Amino acid sequence: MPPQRILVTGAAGLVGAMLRTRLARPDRVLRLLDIQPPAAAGPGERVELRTAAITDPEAVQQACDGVDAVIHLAGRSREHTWEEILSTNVDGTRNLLEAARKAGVPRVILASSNHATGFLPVAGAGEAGFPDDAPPCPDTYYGFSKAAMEALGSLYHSRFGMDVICLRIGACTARPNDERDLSIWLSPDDAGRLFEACLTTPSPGFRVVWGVSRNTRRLFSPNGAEQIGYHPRDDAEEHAAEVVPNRPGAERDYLGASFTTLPLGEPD
Ligand code: 15L
Repeated sequence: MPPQRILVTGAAGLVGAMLRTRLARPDRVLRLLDIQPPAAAGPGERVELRTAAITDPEAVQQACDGVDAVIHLAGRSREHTWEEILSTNVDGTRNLLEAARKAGVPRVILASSNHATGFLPVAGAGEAGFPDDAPPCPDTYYGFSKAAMEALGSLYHSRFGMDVICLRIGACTARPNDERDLSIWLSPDDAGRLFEACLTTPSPGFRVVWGVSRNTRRLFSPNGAEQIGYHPRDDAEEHAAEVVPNRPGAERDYLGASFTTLPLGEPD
């Protein structure tokens, strides 16, 4: 059996670095693509390193060759100018999906964000939590690009039968930083579990799933996670004593918090 080959775009970023060790398997090769050169392979590490922009059609096409699944993390991770968001996040995602289609890659996992639905009122989460497929209500151009990413994923599923899972990730950091993170944290180990579930769940079709840990203060339905076999274990509450208060103001009324009041299109 040839090893499974997974392309990870944006592999040198924060989440990419977390997944690099956590998705390593003896029968798996991780092909790591980033605009910044990914760190050199460690001893015995089964990785292939590629340095290119996500908007480079030829390089991304080559990166998709012989791949069983793609984890797409590349792109701006915060607010930026309209032009930059359109180019890197929207065109970059289309470039990736198009290359995956041409290469016959059957499954793509897209890193969306809670900011695709940043204007969900926190008070509306209720007992059941926000549903995984809550309609987009982005809070920034960045959030818009994540909603556009989800829509592109839906298009490529409907047209070409590609399995596409969009993960609406909360705050994926080593530890929760502020009070808000106690609701939306995705721990590094749970991120590993989440992406592994996305790689292994049979025939997911197109779906949108919240990417969070099993936080006591969670605002999200666990249904989508359960359906793909993601069983989070970490709880931000264990770090509650260490977090700093939220930034002052009314931002906490909405899921996207401070993103809902950032000046639109100003690099954050
Ligand atoms: C995101 O989507 C960002 O990529 C990340 O930098 C955090 O800001 C996170 O959301 C968040 O909501 O805290």
